[in-house]
Amino acid sequence: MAQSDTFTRWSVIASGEGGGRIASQFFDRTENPGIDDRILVMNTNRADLRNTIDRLSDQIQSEQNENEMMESHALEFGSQQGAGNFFPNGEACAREDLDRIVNRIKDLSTADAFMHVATLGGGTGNGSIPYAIDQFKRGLDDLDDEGAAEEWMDSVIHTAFGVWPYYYENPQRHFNAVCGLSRLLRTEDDQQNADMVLLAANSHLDQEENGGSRHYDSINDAIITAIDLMIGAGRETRSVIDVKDYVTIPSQMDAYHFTPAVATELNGDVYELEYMLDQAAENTYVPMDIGTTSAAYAIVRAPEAMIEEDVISEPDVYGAFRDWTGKHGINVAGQASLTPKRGRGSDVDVLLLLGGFDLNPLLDHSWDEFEMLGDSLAGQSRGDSADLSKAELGRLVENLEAYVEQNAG
Ligand SMILES: Nc1nc2c(ncn2[C@@H]2O[C@H](COP(=O)(O)OP(=O)(O)OP(=O)(O)O)[C@@H](O)[C@H]2O)c(=O)[nH]1
Ligand SMILES: [Mg+2]
Repeated sequence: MAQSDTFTRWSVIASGEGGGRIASQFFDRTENPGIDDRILVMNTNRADLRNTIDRLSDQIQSEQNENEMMESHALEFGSQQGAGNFFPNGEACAREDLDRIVNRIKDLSTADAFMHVATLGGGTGNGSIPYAIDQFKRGLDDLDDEGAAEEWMDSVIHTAFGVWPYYYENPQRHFNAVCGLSRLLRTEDDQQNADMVLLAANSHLDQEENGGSRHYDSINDAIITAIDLMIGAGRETRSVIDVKDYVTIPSQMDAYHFTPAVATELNGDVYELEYMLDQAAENTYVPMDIGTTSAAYAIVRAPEAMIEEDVISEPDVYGAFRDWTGKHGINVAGQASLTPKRGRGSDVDVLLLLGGFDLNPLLDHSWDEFEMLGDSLAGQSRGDSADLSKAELGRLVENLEAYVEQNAG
């Protein structure tokens, strides 16, 4: 078997405008080890979808023209042309077209793990992604056509990347985000939904807080860098950490939300590893207290030549990680890994995946905004196809509160 067959095969599945923009940045690169071109961008709105694909084909030198890209990597779903920034509409659209969504995912060819991507402030991605994950994990029982699922789909691991709205965005965005996080984490009957939920907050990654699409580009770059490091750790023969390692123990602990913390291009000839881990820890993707972390993975990526010449070794990385967790008083489930990148030089990249931390610093403001709106949105029907009952909303709140409380320490 060729070595590449032994690596985890990922598919990236994005829904909504922001999710689509993030996923489309994968096309903008010469290679995506682990993903190749298994990328699907979905939206309820054809014009938005077209924009994403148009920008893409301008950027990349692809043999595929725009129409072919639309055919192979894009899917319009639902009959509503948009979700009106109300997540139950996004969910209703996905329910309506679940069979088409599943068929398109199947067309990407088999995968071992999905990386689902959505912004949590919107209605389309945030409404559809948690629903789609739940459906996959239930064996797609909403589908009329039972033949639609294939065997490999049963064992796929579902990781999700959710983007928190800017602090200053309107209450409706924060309402969506609170509900979206609840639904990514928990099913309606309070079981685990996604196997791993990764979070990034726009305000935290964009200190200038101006919004606008220029800033999205740099935030989205940071998100792609984290995903890249995470996937890369499962691809080399040294101390491999693979997606099963990321999800198994945190799920057992009911502590499966994570944030990346990243530092790149650190001079590995000059800096100690422990210092590099500290640098990464200073750049978490959401506001959090490191001391509340209960699961952590460290991925150190260094040039091949540095590893061969023993400038940096696996025992160094394990030792530094142990010292680092000790220093922060974190008693964590975790693992460290050294992964090579091509070439010489001395640039080292570090990813910490920090999990099970106290979510309150991220949620505080959003809960306030949520409470302003919660009751006014429940019991109402907006748009033609979906509504949100008080009981449903109550469950979302209870499920999230219980999860957060348990992880608050
Ligand atoms: N990081 C990042 N955030 C984005 C991007 N685009 C939009 N957002 C954020 O996402 C939220 C809006 O969600 P959209 O992605 O536009 O919504 P949607 O999924 O298309 O759903 P609709 O509400 O139905 O349009 C806001 O909180 C924005 O700040 C992006 O490219 N990157
Ligand atoms: Mg949209």
